[in-house]
Amino acid sequence: RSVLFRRKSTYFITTPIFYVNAPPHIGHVYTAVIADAAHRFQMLLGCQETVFSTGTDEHGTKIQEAALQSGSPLPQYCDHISLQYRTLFQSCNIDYTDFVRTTEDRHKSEVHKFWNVLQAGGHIYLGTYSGWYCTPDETFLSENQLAERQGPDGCTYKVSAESGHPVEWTNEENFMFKLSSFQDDLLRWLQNDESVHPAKFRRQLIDFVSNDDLLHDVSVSRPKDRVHWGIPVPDAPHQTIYVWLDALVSYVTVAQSKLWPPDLQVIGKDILKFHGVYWPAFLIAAGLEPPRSLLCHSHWKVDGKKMSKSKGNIIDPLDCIVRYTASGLRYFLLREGVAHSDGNYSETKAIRILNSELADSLGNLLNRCSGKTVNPDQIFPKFCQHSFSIYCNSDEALKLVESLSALPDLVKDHFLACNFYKGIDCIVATLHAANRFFESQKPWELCKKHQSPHQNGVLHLTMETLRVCGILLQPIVPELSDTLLRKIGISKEKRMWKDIRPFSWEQGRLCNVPISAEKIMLYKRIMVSKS
Ligand code: ME8
Repeated sequence: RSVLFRRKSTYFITTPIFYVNAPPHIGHVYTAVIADAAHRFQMLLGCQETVFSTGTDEHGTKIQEAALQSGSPLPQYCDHISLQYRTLFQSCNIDYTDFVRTTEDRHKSEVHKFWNVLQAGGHIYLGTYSGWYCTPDETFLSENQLAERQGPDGCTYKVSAESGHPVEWTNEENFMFKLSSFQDDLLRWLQNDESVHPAKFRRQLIDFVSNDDLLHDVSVSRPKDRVHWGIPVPDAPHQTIYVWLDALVSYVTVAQSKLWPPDLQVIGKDILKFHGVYWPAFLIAAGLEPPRSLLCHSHWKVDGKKMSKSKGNIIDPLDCIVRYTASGLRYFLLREGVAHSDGNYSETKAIRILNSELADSLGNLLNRCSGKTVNPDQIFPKFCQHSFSIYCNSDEALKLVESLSALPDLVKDHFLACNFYKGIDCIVATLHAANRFFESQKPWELCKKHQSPHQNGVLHLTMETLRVCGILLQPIVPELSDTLLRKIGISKEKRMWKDIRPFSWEQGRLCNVPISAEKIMLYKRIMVSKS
């Protein structure tokens, strides 16, 4: 069962498919924004055949119970929440190319095909499952994954040690997948540094997979009388396919064979075991390559606490969009989110960052060099080596030139590793250097009726900074970057990686491009409410 690596020219990236048991919150948007930024960055680099999939996971007990509580029939209930995801993602400029729902026919037939391949390969057998099942997490747990908790009635309950959700004793006839026979294959996949990022999560998986007490065979079906809302097992319709097998196969549903394997699968740490153990084992058993790379991110908390309905501390992304705009929300999540440790969501922090970086550093720099006083000809002045060497040789200028010249490659490394916060940090540092340079040159004092070579030198260097930063920010804040680049006269065809190199304009190629007359406020400062 050796895994052969093929070269391919396509790029395939996924988010998890999200449960429709509740409306989306900021954590779901975070995952989608990471995947969207990574996908947009590939396109910026020039990759033409890309697929970016997301979707909704609509089967299982959890959804059955949520629909029952909502009072709507199951199909309508699923339609309703699935649509909320789609609309929200559109408002956040998450430019997915496929949205898959597990209730779609194309998916059901793919699941049947996948099941039949596993069965034909002898990887599935009929067994009796006795053990603890955690419905909110849709997972089986062994004794050492449990903890005890006292309920409000004073009785002691067993719960999942990891999530704190209650478990129930289950004893039933199920189809089982021979997970335990994939230990060597899994370890081989995990030995590759690229398989899981950050490294701490790869180490956790290696520990799990190496532990014979944890790597049990896994039940992959449920009796239909208990879980009716799901895909029936082929030739055994009294059994329903386990929701995680069903959900994972959704990645196969969207991929055409030339796309396989996924290049990057973005997930949260709560579903690491499913993607880092079950998923590669299912794939290897089905004769498919496991994903090239999983990016596992940590969680957003609120005031240091897990977000949950019962705590009433769920952050609604729609409220954030109203308050900060979609660009503001995307920027904050990618600026502050760090994959290897949990982030703390705070409105005060979001406002401080957005005001200081988007409104001040970026917005003010644009206003300064596009205003009529400093830029009476309303142009992006051409690069002139002569004026450059005479006027732009101050300390501030040299620092800016150095920072701007190194910026694209630095950002590329960070964005490719999905360390968006590090890439943004470099961009902000360059913007600060540009603001310091601009202030030191006092171009408003140089202003006469027509722009002098000195003034043009200052404007060129500042606008060149805006051009390069604008191109680099496209994956992070696509809408805002578009406004910025449009304002400084950079046409849509000139916003790719091949165009980015600073100061590479040959004389005359960028010949005093007129800037747009459009009056804009790139990012409006957010007022802090007084309560
Ligand atoms: O697990 N911070 O769906 P789900 C950051 N259907 N990200 C968070 C988060 C938080 N506080 N809370 C959730 C499922 N997420 C399955 C997946 S895939 C084949 C099936 C994000 O609706 C994060 O990506 O519970 C997490 O893994 C995912 O939402 C779980 O979404």
